[in-house]
Amino acid sequence: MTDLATGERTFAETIERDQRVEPRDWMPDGYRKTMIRQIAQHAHSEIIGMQPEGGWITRAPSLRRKAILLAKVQDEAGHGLYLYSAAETLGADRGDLTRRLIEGRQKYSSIFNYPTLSFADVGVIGWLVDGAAICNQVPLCRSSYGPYARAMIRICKEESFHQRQGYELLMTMMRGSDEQRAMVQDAVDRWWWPSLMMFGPPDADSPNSAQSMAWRIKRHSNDDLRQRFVDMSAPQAEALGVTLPDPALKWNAEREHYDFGAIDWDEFKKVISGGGPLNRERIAHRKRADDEGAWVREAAAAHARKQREGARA
Ligand code: BYC
Repeated sequence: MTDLATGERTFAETIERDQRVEPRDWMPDGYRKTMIRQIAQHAHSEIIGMQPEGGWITRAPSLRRKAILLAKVQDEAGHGLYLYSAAETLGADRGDLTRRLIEGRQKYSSIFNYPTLSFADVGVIGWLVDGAAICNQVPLCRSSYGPYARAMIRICKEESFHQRQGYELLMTMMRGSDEQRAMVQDAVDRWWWPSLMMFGPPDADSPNSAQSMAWRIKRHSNDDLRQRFVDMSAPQAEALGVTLPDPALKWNAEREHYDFGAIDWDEFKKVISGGGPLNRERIAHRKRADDEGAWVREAAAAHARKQREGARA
C-alpha cells in the first residue's frame, strides 16, 4: 500500500469518526485549499471588520461606551491574529494572504462594506452582525480542522460578549428619547438585509457547500443557519421594540419557523465583487495600514534574526 493510500484512508476515517485533522496529518490538496480560503476570508473579515466600528471610538458618547467599544475592536484584531495563525499551520504565508486581500484576490465578509452612520449602528452591529457571526461560528467550533475549531471556541466566547453589549446599548437607547429610538430603527432598517447576506448565497447557488459539508468543515447549510438567525432575531426585535424591515416576516406555525421575504441577491453579488458602498475605502484603508506598518514588521523580523543568531553563538 502506498503512503498516499494510507493517508487518504486515515483522513477519511478521521472525518468519518468526527475526529480532528491536525496540521501534520495528510490531507487532500482540495481540503487544504478550502481551509486556507475559508480561514483567510474569515481572518480578513475580522481585520476589515475593525473599520466600521473603529471610526466611532473617538466619538463614543461616554467613557464607558468608549472603553467597551475599544475592547471590542481590539478583540476583533485578536480574532484576526488567531485565524492568520491557523492559516499558517496549513502552510499559508500571512504577508501573502494580506497581499491577496489588498489586490482583491481574496474575499472578506460583504457586511463590512456598509457605512456606520450613527452610534446606534454600533449597537446594531453588535446585536445583528455579531449575532449572525455567532450563529454561523458556533457550529464551526466542531469543524474538522483542529486549529480552526479551537480558535473558533475562543472567538465565539468573545463574540457573545460583543452581541450582548450591542443589545444592551440598543436597550438603553430605546429607553431614551424619541430621537434615539428613531436612530435605532433607522440602523435596524439599514443592517437587517445585509446581515442575512452574511450567511452566503442560497444553498442551490453555493458552489462550496456540498464538499465542505462532506469534509465536515461546515456543519449546516447557509440557508439553515440563516433561518436559525431569523428565528432568533424576530423575538429579540419585539422585545427591543423595533420593527424588522420585512413585511413578509411572519411566524409559520406549521413549519415552526419564521417565514421571511426575498433577499436581494443582486446586491450581494455586487458587494462581493467589489461594488458595494465602501469596498474601495475599506481596502484603501487596509493598504495604508499595511504600508505604514512595514517598518514595524521589518524591525521585528530583524530583532528575531538577531536573537536567533545570539542563541546560536
Ligand atoms: N461575504 O459556496 P459559498 C465576523 C463567498 S467575521 C463575502 O457558500 P462557503 C465579525 C464565498 O467565500 C464574518 N463573500 O462559500 C467580524 C465564496 O467565494 P470564493 C466572516 C461571501 O465558503 C468583526 C462564494 O461567495 N465570517 O463575523 O462554503 C466584527 C460562494 O459561497 C459571503 C466567516 O468568514 C459573504 N457574506 O460559505 C463582527 C465565517 N458569503 O471563496 C463580526 C467562516 C459567501 O469561492 N466562513 N461568500 O471565491 C464561512 O462560514 C463560510 O465561508 C461562508 C460561505 C458561510 C461565509
